[in-house]
Amino acid sequence: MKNSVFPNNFLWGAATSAYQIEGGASLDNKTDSIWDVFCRKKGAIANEETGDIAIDHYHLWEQDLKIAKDLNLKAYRFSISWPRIFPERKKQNMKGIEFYEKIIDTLIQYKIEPIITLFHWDLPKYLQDLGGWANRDVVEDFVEYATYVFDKYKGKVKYWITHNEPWVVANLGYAYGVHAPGIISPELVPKVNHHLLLSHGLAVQSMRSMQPSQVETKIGIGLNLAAIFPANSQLEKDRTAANKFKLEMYDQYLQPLFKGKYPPNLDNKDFIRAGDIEDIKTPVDFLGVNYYTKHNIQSDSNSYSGYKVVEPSPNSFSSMWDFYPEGIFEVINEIHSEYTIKEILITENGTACNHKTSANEEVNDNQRIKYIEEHLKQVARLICEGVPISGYFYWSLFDNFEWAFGYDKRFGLVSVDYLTQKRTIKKSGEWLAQFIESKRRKINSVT
Ligand code: IFM
Repeated sequence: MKNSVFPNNFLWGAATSAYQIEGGASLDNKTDSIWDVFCRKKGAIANEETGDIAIDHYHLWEQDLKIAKDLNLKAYRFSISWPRIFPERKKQNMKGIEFYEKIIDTLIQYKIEPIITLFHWDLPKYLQDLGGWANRDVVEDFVEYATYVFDKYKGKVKYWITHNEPWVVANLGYAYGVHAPGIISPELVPKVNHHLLLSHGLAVQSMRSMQPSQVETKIGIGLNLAAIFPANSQLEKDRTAANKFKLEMYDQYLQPLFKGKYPPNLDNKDFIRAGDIEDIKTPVDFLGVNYYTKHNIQSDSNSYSGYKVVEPSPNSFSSMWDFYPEGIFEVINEIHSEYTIKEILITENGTACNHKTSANEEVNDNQRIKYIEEHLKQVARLICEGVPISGYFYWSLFDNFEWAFGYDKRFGLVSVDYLTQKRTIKKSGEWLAQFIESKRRKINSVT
């Protein structure tokens, strides 16, 4: 790979989300999100863990941002906790605004581009009490929240992501019930999706109408896209199942967002009103792609969806997923040829390495280095093919609360001792810092 493959202004970053790192669950007027509530439900989270304290970023944010700087990051993607900003319906909280303002200002001071995700799953509880994303009224609340936050930071923040991984929100939250709000009603999934997409489109319109002239604004949405294969390509039922899964993970979002239509089987639902699709198709400036792995799909008549994802074979790279770096090339190349997308940011890519036997091994995470390196080779290939990729964000900057898995899965470039809150940069963090620096100096270091 040539050293010039990654452009000079490439956004080398890492990502986090509010509930996974902040803690401060009820500080400074913040009220419960659906994740605060879900974590209290017996058996919902491994070891009954919660994000009440998480990695205490709410108090330790200064040292955390200093670490981001030490890692040479050019960009930092973080999310805003909606119930910190609107602790009650229609009631804003300046303390919440001030908290993120300090973060944004410090990032700017460090010359790190702040990238805001507005919704990374922590819906205010009071909105879930109204039915959550299954209730169309919540769309308006999201637009109000997005507009308010945008108005506060629009002079400082260029990149905005409305939603992170709507597929996960709808499916794990409303069909499988393994994420907040823990609902098992698969029939709600298309409606929840529709409201998420509609709230995205309307928020984009509202934010655009307030766009400042002095700062360029780029607004997008983040989708989780895996490489998808039939578990047994000889079996027609597995091929059909894989196609169905792909339709639900890709087409259900990409078609309305970029082509202004739903796939035929999702069209004509009574909750889709005249004009909705046009609103959803409001042009975005970029698409965020979260890529981690491939999924092998097997037909399964016992599952509501008609399929299941086959458990990955044991591998040294991840305790959760298959190692399939070619997939990031295949997935992005495919969507780039099928849709007109101006700019693509890889908003998440990362691995929770297999559990180590000692703290020392946890920090000497050579597999994670290999994981990043192999994925970056594929990203370089995409750039060489002319795909407009403008950034890569490792997930995650820190070990943190991995939703239903609690603290068991460690994705970080930086290890966190959850008892002492001590941060230790892992070997992968040092590697990425050097890699970014070498790119800056235009020294070829991937191959
Ligand atoms: O931790 C999550 C993140 O919140 C959303 N994308 C996938 C990550 C790893 O599972």
